[in-house]
Amino acid sequence: MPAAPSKRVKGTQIRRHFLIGNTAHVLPHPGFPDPPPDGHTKGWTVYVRPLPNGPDITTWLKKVQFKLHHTYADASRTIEAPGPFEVSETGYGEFGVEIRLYFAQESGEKAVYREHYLVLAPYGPDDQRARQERENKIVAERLETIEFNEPTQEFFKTLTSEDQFNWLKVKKGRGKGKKPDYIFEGAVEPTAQLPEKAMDPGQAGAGGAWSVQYERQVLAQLQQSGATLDQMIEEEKRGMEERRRRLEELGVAIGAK
Ligand code: SLL
Repeated sequence: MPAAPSKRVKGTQIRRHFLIGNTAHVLPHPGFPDPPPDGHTKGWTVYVRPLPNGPDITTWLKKVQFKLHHTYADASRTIEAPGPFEVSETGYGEFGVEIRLYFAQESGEKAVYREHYLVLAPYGPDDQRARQERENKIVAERLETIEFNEPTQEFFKTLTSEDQFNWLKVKKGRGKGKKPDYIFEGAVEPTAQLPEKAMDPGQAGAGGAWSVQYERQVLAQLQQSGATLDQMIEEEKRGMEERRRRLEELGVAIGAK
């Protein structure tokens, strides 16, 4: 019998960023059946991935269910940790993939739902579209955020552990009963095919606001220490308190007229 979830850490939220998206290619393309099934013109992969420099998502993400269009024989595809959390298929049309994220047992959290609408055709500014055609590669991904509100003590421990960065590091040293050291050997390049700047949300084919520019911002943000964040929160709280006081004063002044 699973242990009852431990107590929750009050007043604490832990947030994680990750990517949901798809790649797509005109068939034939390496890695996809050749010849493709009748009428199938595109090969694609839908995925849930960590940020290039972010913490390991399998710390909190244990299972992903992708539900494809009903025209697929086995529409429900479930991938367990360690993943990769992705499904590759061939087909002819775009549709919304229903995605369910299942969390670590000790989190006590229910599964959450996301959707990703497949993008199979070139989109965005002319130069981006030209590149997508030239490379026969579409990437449509967006930044997602999950917030764990008042995590259980056990889950808090995994979410704050240094181990979740080990996948970015090189294992150094070995030995009997001796834990290896993990060395961080520098930043990973931003994702290859992101647009330089975010597109307008209204623009056709805009997979969301994810871009090289935004990726850099998020990576920089992730590198800030908890102390800096705490300080910002404190400042914000003081600012809010100040604004509240001023509003109150204003309210009193108006009331007094
Ligand atoms: C469209 N409304 O017509 C969408 C439907 C259907 C997607 C997309 C092939 C599945 C199979 C496939 O691409 N289905 O034959 O296994 O654009």
